[in-house]
Amino acid sequence: MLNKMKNVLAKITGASIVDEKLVMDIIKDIQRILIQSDVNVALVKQLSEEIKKKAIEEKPAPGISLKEHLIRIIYDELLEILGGEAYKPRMDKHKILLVGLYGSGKTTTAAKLAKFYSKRGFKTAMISTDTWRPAAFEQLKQLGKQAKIPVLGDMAPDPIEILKSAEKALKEYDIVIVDSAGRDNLNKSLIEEIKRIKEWLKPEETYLVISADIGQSASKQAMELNEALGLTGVIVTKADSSGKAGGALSACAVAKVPVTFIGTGEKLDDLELFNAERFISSLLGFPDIGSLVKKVREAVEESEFSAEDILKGDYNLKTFYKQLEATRKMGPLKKVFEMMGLSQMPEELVETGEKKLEVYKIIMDSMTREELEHPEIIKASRIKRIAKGSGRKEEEVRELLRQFENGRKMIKRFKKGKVRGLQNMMKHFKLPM
Ligand SMILES: Nc1nc2c(ncn2[C@@H]2O[C@H](COP(=O)(O)OP(=O)(O)OP(=O)(O)O)[C@@H](O)[C@H]2O)c(=O)[nH]1
Ligand SMILES: [Mg+2]
Repeated sequence: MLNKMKNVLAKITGASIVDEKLVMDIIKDIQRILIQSDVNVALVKQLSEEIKKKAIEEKPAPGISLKEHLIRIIYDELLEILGGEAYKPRMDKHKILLVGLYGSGKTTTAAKLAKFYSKRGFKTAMISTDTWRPAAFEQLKQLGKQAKIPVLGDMAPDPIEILKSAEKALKEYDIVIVDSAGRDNLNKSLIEEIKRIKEWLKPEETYLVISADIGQSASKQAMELNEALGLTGVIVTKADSSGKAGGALSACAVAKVPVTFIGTGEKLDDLELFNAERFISSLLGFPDIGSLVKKVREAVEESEFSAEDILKGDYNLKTFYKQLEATRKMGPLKKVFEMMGLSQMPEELVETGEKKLEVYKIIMDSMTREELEHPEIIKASRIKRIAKGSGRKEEEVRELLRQFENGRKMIKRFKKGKVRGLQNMMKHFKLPM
């Protein structure tokens, strides 16, 4: 879905006029993409009706072009369907119960959540109440070891017995995450068991863990369990490995159970707070538009950084330096580029700190104009001279040149693949391009 959606915005920004035909065209594209990625058909219809109505009826605000208007409408409508603001988990002492079908990712998610809270300074523990799978206890113990989170409770034939064995210890923790056994369907025995656990534990949060592969059936599951047990939210796992995440996420919106976290991989750090805005931005082809634009804007305001120099003109040591300076202000560069959908940033370039920049500036001050503009002419003898002149080591000069080369390679990739999107984005947000 993500890749296919990318062309939609390009179509809008590339069009010379926005008329009813374009609106209809765009709507058809969006419909096709959403349906292909398993989003509920009724929902898609409702969405396209809204977009059509608003695009044709509503006049854009002064200073807003028709194109911007159309993009905003699409964005807002998608946002409404997927549930608005980013999820804000409670940040006080509480107990979390995880429920769900076999293999949906409960146990893994328990450990991910535990790590999430422990990283934020909460004293966190986990308990397994899975008496169905003999290996379940051991699995959680292993994960606990990995995440450095204690696992409470003694193995027993009944979930309540396990909980009771942890009763005393439980009180010492800020966050207690309770894993439960899965079933292959939402049968009575699962519901009964969870009811008993809930009654005893009185968790503040009960999250249904759903794998993204199940797509639209997420809706049925969430609704049924919500009715039977009262859920406070859904966690969608395997959003990384399934093309159906859009289906599962929109299905939860239909079921009116909020998506709280999403699992994006097998590792314990692969857990994100669900953020509908970010999800839609990537759907529309510009991952994380909001934060990216903000960061780019701030950086542009604060420095001489000119995206134009970097993307259109020559890329040399002078532009490299400006880029380093600007990106330092943007915060971790890697994040910024990831938000643009470019994840292969050279680590070295990312980690260039303030100190390094100082050193680079001193080294560059010892270069001739020609060298700054055509760094490829800098060979061994020039390196020697520059090092001497700047009072730095030859190795440092080489390092600077190496980083420059990495940066140049990245820009090349950027020009090849993403530059159109970037330019459009810059234009769209009235950034100097
Ligand atoms: N790619 C990916 N794999 C995941 C994610 N979450 C869990 N998994 C994998 O899914 C498989 C099942 O995960 P578990 O955590 O054991 O699932 P469970 O719900 O506890 O399973 P049962 O206890 O048997 O019901 C494991 O191989 C996990 O590594 C995710 O977000 N992304
Ligand atoms: Mg499990």
